[in-house]
Amino acid sequence: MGKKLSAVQIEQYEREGFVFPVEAFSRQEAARYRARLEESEALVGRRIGKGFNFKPHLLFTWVSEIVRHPAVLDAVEDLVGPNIRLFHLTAWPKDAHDPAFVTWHQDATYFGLEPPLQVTAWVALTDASVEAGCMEVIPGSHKGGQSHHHETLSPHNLLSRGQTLSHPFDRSRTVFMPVRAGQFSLHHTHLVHSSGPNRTDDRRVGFGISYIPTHVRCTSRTRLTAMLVRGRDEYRHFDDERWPLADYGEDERAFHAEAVARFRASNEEQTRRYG
Ligand SMILES: O=C(O)CCC(=O)C(=O)O
Repeated sequence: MGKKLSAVQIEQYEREGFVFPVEAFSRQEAARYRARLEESEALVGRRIGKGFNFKPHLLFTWVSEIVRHPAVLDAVEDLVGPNIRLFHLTAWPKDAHDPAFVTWHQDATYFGLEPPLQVTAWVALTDASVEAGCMEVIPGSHKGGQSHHHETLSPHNLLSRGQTLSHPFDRSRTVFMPVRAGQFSLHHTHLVHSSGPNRTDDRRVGFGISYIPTHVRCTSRTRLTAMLVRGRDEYRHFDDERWPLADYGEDERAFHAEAVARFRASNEEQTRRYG
């Protein structure tokens, strides 16, 4: 038994590469966070979406609350140990009847993490049902290590580079990972997964929060930022990210722009390895 996950869930994560659903907060709290998201979008004058969906935990105080939520961190600690950095965060919005989709990929592609011990917690601000385009995964696919990807061009692919697995893979057994507002799923950095369009009348939004144990480093020459969210870091492989003190403040915007620029530069370097 871990702090949050049962022994069965921990064993399932090791065997299959994913666990869901796990409870983070109530539906009411999720609705409050969704309202904060919509207020933030009004404040910025722009909706969260492709090109504006990286690292919002550096811009908005309420997102920095979610990434430090004890229920999420307890579950992550059960999988990667007590010293944890937030390596990256991508917001994944799909509007009602949005054709947006995500091609089959592994999160590790372009991250350049060594060893590849990253776990993504996908935290739902709204219900993410099968109809709404929740994630679909290939159980056990994380055991195959890093696969080659190529870039595809589709305005509807939510992945920043449209990265897609290049070689045929076994799709005879897949599992959908529906989660309700306030719940989350966890998946391994090498787990092959995708998601389809939202066929419901409501918006579907979740945060894919990538956590790593502090001994993990990035192999890029670009030095990246990452936020220490639990425990201690004796390794110092990343520059510290600091909590936002004001929503979309001037300092917060400048820090966010720098962090995202470094992250994109690192991704660019890594495409030469896996792209
Ligand atoms: O939200 C989605 O539809 C896809 C999310 C995803 O690919 C991820 O979190 O790694």
